[in-house]
Amino acid sequence: MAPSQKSLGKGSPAPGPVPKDHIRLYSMRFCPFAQRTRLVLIAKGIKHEIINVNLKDKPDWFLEKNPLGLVPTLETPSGQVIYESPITCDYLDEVYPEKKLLPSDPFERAKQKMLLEHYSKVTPYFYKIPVTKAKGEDVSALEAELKEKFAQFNEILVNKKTKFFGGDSITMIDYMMWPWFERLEMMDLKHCLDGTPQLKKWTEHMLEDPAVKATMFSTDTYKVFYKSYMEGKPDYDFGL
Ligand code: GSH
Repeated sequence: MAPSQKSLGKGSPAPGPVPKDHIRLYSMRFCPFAQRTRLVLIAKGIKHEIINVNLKDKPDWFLEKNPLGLVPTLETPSGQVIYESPITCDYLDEVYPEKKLLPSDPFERAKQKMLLEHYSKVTPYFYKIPVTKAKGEDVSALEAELKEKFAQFNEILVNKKTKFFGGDSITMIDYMMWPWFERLEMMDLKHCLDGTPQLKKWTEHMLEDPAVKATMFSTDTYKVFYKSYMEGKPDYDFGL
């Protein structure tokens, strides 16, 4: 039987060994970083189990596995532990040969990693803007900066003339970028895509992907979770 999806907090019994032929993901249902790993697990058809962690009240056994106390964290049947979302995803792509998501060409692979570095300058806006808004402050300057970043990514697609960032099929970089786009509507930031039609089209192509469909929540669900998060009482088990 699959373990309960309910998040485990401090004092919960440590989970037993990872079943043979499976990999375990310590996750949080609404975490965009952990969603990266879930996307890769599903896209590659990797047998896995998920244990959700209460990040407000972390179990000691979780902190022993990952001293940073962050999800996503992977654990193998032999007890190897891997954390940090890009590292977990690269690990899965290296270990499981089905449907390679990273290009085999070293330069193409390097380009994806460079793009991911650029993208890591975008994700902070998805925290800064809602927090600034919650304080009742003006976010127009921050939104303008975000639109400028989106324009750079739009330009890449315009020049490449492909549906996705690595070509005409989905590759790793698309999955690495996706989780925050799924949350744009919840953050009232969907209008920031209005001036970047190729990037908007990319989001439409992404929405057709089976792994994206399998991992996504509705905007209404995100809204409920996000409200609880902003109030300092994240409802990790909302909807279960
Ligand atoms: N750099 C990490 C990665 O890419 O995996 C970031 C992961 C991260 O921030 N995860 C959040 C977390 O575990 C949940 S969305 N937070 C717990 C904490 O900050 O204590």
